Amino acid sequence: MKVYGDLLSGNCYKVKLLLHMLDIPHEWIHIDVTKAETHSDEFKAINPNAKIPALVLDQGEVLCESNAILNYLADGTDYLPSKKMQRAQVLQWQFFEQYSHEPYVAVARYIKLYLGLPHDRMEEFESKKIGAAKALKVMEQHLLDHRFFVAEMFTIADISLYAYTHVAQDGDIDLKAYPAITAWMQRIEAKLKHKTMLDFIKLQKKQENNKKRLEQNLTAEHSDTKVAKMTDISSRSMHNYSLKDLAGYTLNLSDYENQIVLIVNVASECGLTPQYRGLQNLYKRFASQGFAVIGVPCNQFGAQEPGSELEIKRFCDLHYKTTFPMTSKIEVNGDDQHPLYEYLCGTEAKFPGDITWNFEKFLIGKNGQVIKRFGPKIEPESDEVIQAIESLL
Ligand SMILES: N[C@@H](CCC(=O)N[C@@H](CS)C(=O)NCC(=O)O)C(=O)O
Repeated sequence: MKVYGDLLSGNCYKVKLLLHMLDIPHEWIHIDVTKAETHSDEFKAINPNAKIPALVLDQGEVLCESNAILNYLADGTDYLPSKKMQRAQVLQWQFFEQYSHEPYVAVARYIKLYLGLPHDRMEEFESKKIGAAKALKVMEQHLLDHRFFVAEMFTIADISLYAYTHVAQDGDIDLKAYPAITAWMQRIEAKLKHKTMLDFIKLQKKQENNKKRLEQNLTAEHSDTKVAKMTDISSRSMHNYSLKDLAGYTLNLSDYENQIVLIVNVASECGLTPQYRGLQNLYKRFASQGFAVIGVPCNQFGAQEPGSELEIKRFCDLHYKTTFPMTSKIEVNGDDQHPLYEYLCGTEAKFPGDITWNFEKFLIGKNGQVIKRFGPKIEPESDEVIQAIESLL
């Protein structure tokens, strides 16, 4: 069978978790919601409602709606009780999830994690958090007297509710106020075959990297950027490159044409990590004049960026409330150096030489050419950096 989905979506994660727990072989086809891939004619031929997840059986039959998929897959297994009333109770909680929980918890998370909490969605965000609190209270009350939602056993009702609850903090929803929910999540997480959303995402990234490495070995060149084939450095520009962002979506640097950009390799566990504060201040101060900071997490300096992309995002949200764009983790030096860094500091670069440590900065002009390079210890809000930015705006 095939599943069309995105692991960062709780609705899709539910399906992935059950497939994993039941050891059902399947092909997972990544659909990028942020690129409107659900609205392509090809995908709408599968689900005219233009939503993931969608399950396609080998015979071509299609099933949509995450909870319907769970019911189909769990039929005849321990994850769906056989008694009439208990099956109806599973549905009761799944309808609750779709009507009273997901529209609040998932949407608050979407506004925060995907959209970066824009000012014009703030009011909606706050109202979603109120709705989320109501749903969580209902769950909390039930779990004060029950180990699981139905029949005191782990069923697909638990999977449905766990999916967005275990990542609620991505939407700034604190579960500390719900001890019974926290204990229930721990019971689920203790299950032998349990995996969090983050676990699946890490696994997927690892598989993608292995595949990429294999392709790179075969073609002996980097494949994720068109510039790799160019030899003349003077004809290159930062705008030729593309990377992935922290959520795994493509970040085309051509989107920054006509902007001034400060590219900084970052890390969460470095003595210089508080520079995030200065970087965010710079971003806030000059963004309206056409300036952006792009953070590039890298684990090559003292292994001070060990976490996954989601962990890095959470760290930045929690400690520095950063809103500037960040790429996925890359290598900035060495054999696996990303081509962007070959452009920034390779032998033919304007300021050649390996990156020395976390928080080295490159100031890029409106045409995508490197203007200045600042060492890690130069504070983002130092006169030097501010004057250089102002001279370009
Ligand atoms: N009730 C549906 C909701 C599915 C849903 O909202 N999917 C989102 C991702 S979580 C989606 O496909 N959004 C794309 C869009 O609306 O354009 C389910 O449970 O499967």
